[in-house]
Amino acid sequence: MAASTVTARVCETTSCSKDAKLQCPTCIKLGIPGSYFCNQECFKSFWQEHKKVHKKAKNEAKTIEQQLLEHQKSLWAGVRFTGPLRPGTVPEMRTVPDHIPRPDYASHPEGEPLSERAMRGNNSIRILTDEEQEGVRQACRIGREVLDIAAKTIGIGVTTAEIDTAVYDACIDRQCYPSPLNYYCFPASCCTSVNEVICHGIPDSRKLEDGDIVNVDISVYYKGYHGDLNETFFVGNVDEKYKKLVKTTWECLDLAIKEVKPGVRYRDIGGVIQKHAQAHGFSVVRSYCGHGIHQLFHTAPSVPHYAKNKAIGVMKPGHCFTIEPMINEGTWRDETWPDKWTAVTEDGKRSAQFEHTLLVTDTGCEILTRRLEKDGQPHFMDLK
Ligand code: EYF
Ligand code: CO
Ligand code: CO
Repeated sequence: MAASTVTARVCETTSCSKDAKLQCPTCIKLGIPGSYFCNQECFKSFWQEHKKVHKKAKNEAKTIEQQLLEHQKSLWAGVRFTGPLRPGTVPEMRTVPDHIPRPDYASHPEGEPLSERAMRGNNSIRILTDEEQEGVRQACRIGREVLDIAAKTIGIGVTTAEIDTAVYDACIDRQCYPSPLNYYCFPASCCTSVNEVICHGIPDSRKLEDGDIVNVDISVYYKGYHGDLNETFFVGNVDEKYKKLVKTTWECLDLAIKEVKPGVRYRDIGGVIQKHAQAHGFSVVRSYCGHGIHQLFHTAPSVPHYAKNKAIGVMKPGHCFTIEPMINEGTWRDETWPDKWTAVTEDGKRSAQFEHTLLVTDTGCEILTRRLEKDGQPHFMDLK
């Protein structure tokens, strides 16, 4: 115990009121003020109570990184995973500079999209004016640029958090708000879904491995409009059976897009997708659908990717929506990790996805998120 030269204080022990000049050495080391005792005996007798002060100070001094790690550990304790994938650490959520226009949920404490909520139960599909069509067109074009930048980062040893950083930077450079950020409190700028993750994977510290497949889903908000697209990528050498899954998923989207024109029922899209998926021995995810998109991130219509669904509505020129089939190697059934976002296959087998935002025209549709190089072919085909 260290003797203090300052004016004597009262002993900290509850039952003692003697003068105290001896200071607890641990408190000195931790920079805790006070903690004076009259003698060693009093200090020892009060130790069980006093040491709580040390614990409290140590907890407060923990770095945010340490606290995140501990939170992660408790979140995943005892979880039964469906496949081999394990979560890494999720980096701290980013903020977007104030001058960039943002959707309502960006500033809501619980990430609530109030404007979307106000439309709940309203199945009417907006016909976009020419000005609105140009708004989504621009957002989609920028979304495509961002996905192409993300594509360049993908490789063995790269973390999905690094992909997210590239996406965030590309959005900020283009004066865009990354639509997923804080949407229902989603903590990142894009979704990265690896292997058995169906969708909504959170970018984290896990490094991509040789043979993985990874979907990167980009949505951006630019000058009041959202654009949404995704592609699945190969990492290093991918087994032929997973290549076939990815190729078939791309074909499902391609075939579905060919159906889009005025007069077609939204409920008929799923039949085309399921027929092609099943012909190759794959299944179609039922829990997540394509969606209307414009000033709202998610709105009517809902576009199921499975056959014999009850989707409402008929396509008309000026409708804008996504098709984003998720196709599984095994069962179509999904479950969600305890993080409440990551959707995985129930049997742990792999899943792939592709997404485009489409604008219905008089004769068919404009693929607003199409790739401007290589005749619109997806990145995975570049490797051939
Ligand atoms: C409320 C989220 C909320 N939801 C959809 C929120 O359409 C999309 N991709 O094509 C899409 C992207 C994101 C998204 C990113 C975050 N969310 C996810 C999962 C559950 C949930 O519950
Ligand atoms: Co998307
Ligand atoms: Co979408």
